[in-house]
Amino acid sequence: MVGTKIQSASALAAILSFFVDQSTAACPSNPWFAYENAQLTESAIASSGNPDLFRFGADPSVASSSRLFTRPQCKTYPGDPLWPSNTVWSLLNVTLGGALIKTTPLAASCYQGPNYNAAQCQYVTENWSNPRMHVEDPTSAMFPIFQGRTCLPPTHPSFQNNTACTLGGYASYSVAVMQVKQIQLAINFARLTNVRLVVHNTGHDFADKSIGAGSLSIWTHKLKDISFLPSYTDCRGRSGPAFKLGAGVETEEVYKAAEANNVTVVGGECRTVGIAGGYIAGGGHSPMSTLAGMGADQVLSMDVILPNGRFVTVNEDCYPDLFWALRGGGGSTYGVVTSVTVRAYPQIPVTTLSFAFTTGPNVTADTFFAGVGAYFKYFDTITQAGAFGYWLVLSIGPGQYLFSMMPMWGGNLTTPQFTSLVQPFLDDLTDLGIPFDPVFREYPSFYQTYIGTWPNVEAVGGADNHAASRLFPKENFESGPGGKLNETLAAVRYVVEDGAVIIGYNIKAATNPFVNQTNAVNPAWRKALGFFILSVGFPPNAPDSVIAERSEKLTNDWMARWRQVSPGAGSYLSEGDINEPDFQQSFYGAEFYPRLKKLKEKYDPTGLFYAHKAVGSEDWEIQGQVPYFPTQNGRLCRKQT
Ligand SMILES: Cc1cc2nc3c(=O)[nH]c(=O)nc-3n(C[C@H](O)[C@H](O)[C@H](O)COP(=O)(O)OP(=O)(O)OC[C@H]3O[C@@H](n4cnc5c(N)ncnc54)[C@H](O)[C@@H]3O)c2cc1C
Ligand SMILES: *[C@@H]1O[C@H](CO)[C@@H](O)[C@H](O)[C@H]1NC(C)=O
Ligand SMILES: *[C@@H]1O[C@H](CO)[C@@H](O)[C@H](O)[C@H]1NC(C)=O
Ligand SMILES: *[C@@H]1O[C@H](CO)[C@@H](O)[C@H](O)[C@H]1NC(C)=O
Ligand SMILES: *[C@@H]1O[C@H](CO)[C@@H](O)[C@H](O)[C@H]1NC(C)=O
Ligand SMILES: *[C@@H]1O[C@H](CO)[C@@H](O)[C@H](O)[C@H]1NC(C)=O
Ligand SMILES: *[C@@H]1O[C@H](CO)[C@@H](O)[C@H](O)[C@H]1NC(C)=O
Ligand SMILES: *[C@@H]1O[C@H](CO)[C@@H](O)[C@H](O)[C@H]1NC(C)=O
Ligand SMILES: CC(=O)N[C@H]1CO[C@H](CO)[C@@H](O)[C@@H]1O
Repeated sequence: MVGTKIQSASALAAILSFFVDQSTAACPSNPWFAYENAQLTESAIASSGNPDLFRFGADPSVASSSRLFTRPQCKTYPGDPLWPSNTVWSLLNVTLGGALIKTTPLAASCYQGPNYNAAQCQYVTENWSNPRMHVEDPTSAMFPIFQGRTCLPPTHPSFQNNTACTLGGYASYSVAVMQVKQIQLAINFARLTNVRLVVHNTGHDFADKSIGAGSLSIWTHKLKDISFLPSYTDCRGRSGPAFKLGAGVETEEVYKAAEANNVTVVGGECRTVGIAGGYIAGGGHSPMSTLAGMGADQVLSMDVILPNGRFVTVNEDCYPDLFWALRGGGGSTYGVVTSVTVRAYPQIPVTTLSFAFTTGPNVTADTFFAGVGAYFKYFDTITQAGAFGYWLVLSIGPGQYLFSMMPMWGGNLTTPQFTSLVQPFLDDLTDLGIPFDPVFREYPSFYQTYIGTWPNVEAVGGADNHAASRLFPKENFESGPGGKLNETLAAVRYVVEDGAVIIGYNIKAATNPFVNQTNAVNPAWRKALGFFILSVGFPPNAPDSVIAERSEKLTNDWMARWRQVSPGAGSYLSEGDINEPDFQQSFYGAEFYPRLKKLKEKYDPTGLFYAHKAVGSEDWEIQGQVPYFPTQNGRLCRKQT
């Protein structure tokens, strides 16, 4: 059975009835990808040479309280007596068909030792800020400050004088998965050996949630299948075009496939983010959100491997509780998603607007911020019309500031429609005496807009800043009674004057009858009109104490002011502060968190999956951390109660 395509519906039903509890045995499945047909069987476990390393866990329908688990205080760490021996790792490798990789940091070629290689080092140094290089590597992630700043390219301008090359917070071993079976084996092995498990797709998470010291990493990057379904009917009879996407598919790859089929899919700006991985799991914002909703809203069905190792289909009828949680409740929490099926839409024209303004001879700081406020006043009107804005505010010298619209994006609007929408705002800027030079462009499709607007990959890999974010609701942009426009503007101005960089989005998640939007996306997204990312900088090679001090300021001064003007609102878990206070409320919503936590206990009772500030992570800690500068580099233990 393993490795062969499942041909008949009855064979499929037989497998399903074997794998899942009867309440969901009737779940229809999309045709699986070839790599999903290669599933782990009891007979394969029996003939593995050591079944005790690979057996399945208990069924989630068995109440947790009636199950007996050993709950070791800490995950087994390299050097511990219980850390698997080389023989055991070799056995795992053989069972995986040779897919096990002993990890090496990308820049190990720059350091004396067995990996030294001057040409490779030069390549790594030159390409360090290119996400594509990190995505192609089984070990690397894009935010080096959270792996412990070890083994960075020493001649890179940002990392001069780096002298150490240890594994730091990177995983110990990685499985380059090409089959569902391999993921099941890795999950069962980690659960039964108590080795920390991480799920690693592209490594874009702002807090490096895809790595972890002393872990076994499931690297989903090679699961690249894309299948266009011109007419896909979901559980409730909604019909239309859709895509089934493998776990390793990147944004740009989906956009290209959509363009080739004359449709549009919902995805973010960054070319290399994994759509089926952290993006959908976290909620997923998009220039399309103001027309079609969040990325997570687009999901029609998912195929998932649970913490007990079982492979299941999840949709409105099958595991509806997980269907809710996996769409917005965060990655690396309830299992490994192997593929998602998402809704697609007809192609749309898009008109964009770009411009910038700064302080100058005729523009005081007060006038500059009045210009920013003029924009905020139109946030509601602009998103009501389906448009979206992506912009930047920062200080460019003492008392000098820059605002850049890069760009505003009028989805499904022609140039005349879009121009008349934004003209009142542009008139306000003119009335304030702010000079600017608006550039309108019209494109025939989402993809054409995308490559025309953001022609380059976004730079990553820096170790000189740290970000937090806030989802501001409508009242923050209203100037009438009950409105908080002035307070919001003051809180924005305070941080910019104090050296912050803000990347802002004017975005509203649309209500969309063509999909199921009853999911775990942070309720703060549903109310938001503004999503602002705030980052604090620090010098290259800053000591831990300086990073901790700057990070503390970000959390307890800058963000505190933003929280104060938006009480009860939230933050985006995929682009969030590693130190976010009361993260359960902020990243997940006070009304959703208890349900998410209960599902965590139901499906992952042994705590196999962990990620920083993921659901259930409050029960765990990584040892030996500097306050306000936590990393993934340390032993993962249950908190002492
Ligand atoms: C430059 C840049 C631009 C960005 N732009 C946007 C944007 O426009 N819109 C937006 O919404 N977000 C954006 N993000 C944030 C991005 O969506 C998140 O970082 C997202 O989590 C990345 O997912 P990934 O799978 O690519 O990355 P990873 O870092 O590999 O994974 C992120 C998390 O998801 C888990 N995970 C990954 N795959 C799976 C899987 N198959 N099953 C279970 N868990 C999994 C990982 O364990 C980890 O916890 C951006 C980030 C960066 C760095
Ligand atoms: C796993 O096996 C493959 C193929 O034999 C080999 O190339 C690889 O180095 C092995 N991995 C480890 C960690 O030993
Ligand atoms: C690197 O070390 C040299 C010599 O000690 C020092 O002058 C320089 O400032 C250091 N660079 C950084 C970025 O720390
Ligand atoms: C997409 O639309 C164009 C123009 O309408 C048409 O020529 C082309 O055949 C279409 N392609 C597909 C894959 O439907
Ligand atoms: C969305 O799916 C859930 C089950 O997952 C279901 O209870 C709910 O009725 C669905 N909502 C809509 C609008 O279809
Ligand atoms: C500033 O305003 C004066 C008077 O209106 C005008 O002559 C000058 O060109 C303006 N300078 C800039 C940089 O816009
Ligand atoms: C775009 O606008 C057309 C009509 O103007 C409408 O039928 C279509 O649904 C819109 N598309 C989206 C994705 O909103
Ligand atoms: C908000 O600020 C503007 C400009 O400074 C001012 O005219 C207005 O009165 C303020 N509104 C409130 C409600 O304080
Ligand atoms: C993958 C990638 O971006 N490679 C680049 C690495 O750096 C060299 C030299 O700058 C470029 O030529 C490659 O294209």
